[in-house]
Amino acid sequence: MRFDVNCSILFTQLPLLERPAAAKAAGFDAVEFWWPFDTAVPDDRQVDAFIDAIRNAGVRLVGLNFADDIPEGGRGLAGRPGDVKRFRDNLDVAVGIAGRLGCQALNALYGNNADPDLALENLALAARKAAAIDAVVLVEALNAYESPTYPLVSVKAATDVIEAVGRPNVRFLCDLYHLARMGEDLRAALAHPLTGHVQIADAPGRGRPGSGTLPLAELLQVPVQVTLMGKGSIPDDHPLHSGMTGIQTSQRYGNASFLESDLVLALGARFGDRHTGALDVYRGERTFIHVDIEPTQLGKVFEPDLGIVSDTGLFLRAMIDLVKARGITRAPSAWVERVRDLRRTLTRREDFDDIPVKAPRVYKEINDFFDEDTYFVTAIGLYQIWGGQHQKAFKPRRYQVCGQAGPLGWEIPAAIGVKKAAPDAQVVGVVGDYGFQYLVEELAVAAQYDVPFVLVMLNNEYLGLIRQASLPYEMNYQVDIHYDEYGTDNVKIMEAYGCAGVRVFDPAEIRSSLEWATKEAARTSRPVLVEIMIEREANTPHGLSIDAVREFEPLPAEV
Ligand SMILES: Cc1ncc(C[n+]2csc(CCOP(=O)(O)OP(=O)(O)O)c2C)c(N)n1
Ligand SMILES: [Mg+2]
Repeated sequence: MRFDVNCSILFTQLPLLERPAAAKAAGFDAVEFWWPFDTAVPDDRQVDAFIDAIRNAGVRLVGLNFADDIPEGGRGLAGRPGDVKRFRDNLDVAVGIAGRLGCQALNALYGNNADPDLALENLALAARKAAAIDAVVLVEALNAYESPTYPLVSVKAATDVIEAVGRPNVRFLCDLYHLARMGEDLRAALAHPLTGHVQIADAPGRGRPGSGTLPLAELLQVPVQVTLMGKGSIPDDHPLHSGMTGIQTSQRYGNASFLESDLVLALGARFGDRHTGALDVYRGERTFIHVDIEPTQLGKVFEPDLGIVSDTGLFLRAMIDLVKARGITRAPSAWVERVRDLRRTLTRREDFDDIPVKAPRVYKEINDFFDEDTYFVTAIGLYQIWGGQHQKAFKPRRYQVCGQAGPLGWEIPAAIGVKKAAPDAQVVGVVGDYGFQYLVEELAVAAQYDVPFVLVMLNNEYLGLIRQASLPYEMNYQVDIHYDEYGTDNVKIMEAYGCAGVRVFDPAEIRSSLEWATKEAARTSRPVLVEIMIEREANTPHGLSIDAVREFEPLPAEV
């Protein structure tokens, strides 16, 4: 295999010594590591255990950092006056490990605020030691956004240093992630005569696969829809975004533009029944191309005209290369105009002032108040359907839903998980009054471990979705959870867990309550609830087929 895996970035959920075998099991024959020990000079037992782990796994070590200070937030020691001893003491150990394992590339990170003269001296020393085992010393350029005090943030700066060291076994470590962020010409960097090692990670979201853009839609000027699970993968306000198709979580313009389409390129979608509704209407005379990495998905619901088994990212990349190779350029067509027109006209109302609150108004307030970096989590109920219809998302993974018929109560643990994964992010769970209590005890976990987030509850004192689904049977049985004046006091539940909350009746107070909750969550480092009392028996638009979705609220006057 031509690729190795950096086991200091991947497989880090495993203890150090288990990672080489995990890499092997995943199909890699070679691995690399940042400096794997706590100290620059570990004892022999630690070194032997590391070497054994690599040998026993049957992988080769093809890259190793000299002692670095990455775990402490540093960027290497080569040019750091305060670390001369640490750097030099480490040389023999690192070269010794590399020699025993036949590793021929050692990465000497330059160091934040490095002294250039000291760096040259240390790099020359390292190169001399590495030459004894026929290894090269690598010098790497990072990006200035994440490493503002690291002096080498361009190919030129790094290769100038390499030339100044003047030794044949000092080479450039071409990290495509850092160079892409710096706007460098990646092809030129790869072809640079000094390039001796390449590292590949996704830009702009290193460590988060799929965060780059693959602008096939822009190149071909074709409208794009998302499914509920994909909300946010194209910005809501993108000129080519035409919403969502479905019998529940959909927009009127989404269904209308889908119904007028003649070809559907479905990427990683699974044609779930709440998306397609009646299949004859959904399929119509349209041509379907279905791309999915999982072969059994193709033809599972209906046979596409063309099925392609592929990672969708690779598929899009290949399509983009083809479009470019053929020199295809396109301006927005009449079809794009038509879809935009539908989007402008076939909307739903959100500007209700009613008390009790009408649900669409809640989502309008959510859209207006929270910014596009907010992470939302939501589970199942009418509130999920209203969310799918009205909530906007602008970036991938910002709208996380557990699936259309998934587990009630998912929001609190999901919010904890998202907040732990993205500690600086604003996290919001949108919950129903019934589902909220399914895993309500997890509030204690959030309180105990200081995990702040905002919960927005749409309280209809009902298992609303079940009530609405029972309507055709003329049933309203055991789904009403109202008693006394307003049923369960969810603010008191929050308080019982040492958290705070507020109950809102008037739509005019939603915004200030969201503002208060956001501040209170940050101040207390705990979950905070905004409980909004909504109309008890309101229904969400729904239907059995995408051309017959029934509306329950007045529609905006068509313009
Ligand atoms: C664990 C689990 N049990 C039952 C269901 C079925 N179910 C879906 S929605 C719902 C009612 C949800 O009520 P609420 O949270 O108040 O939301 P609403 O529909 O009123 O907006 C139920 C019982 C489910 N999805 N998951
Ligand atoms: Mg409810």
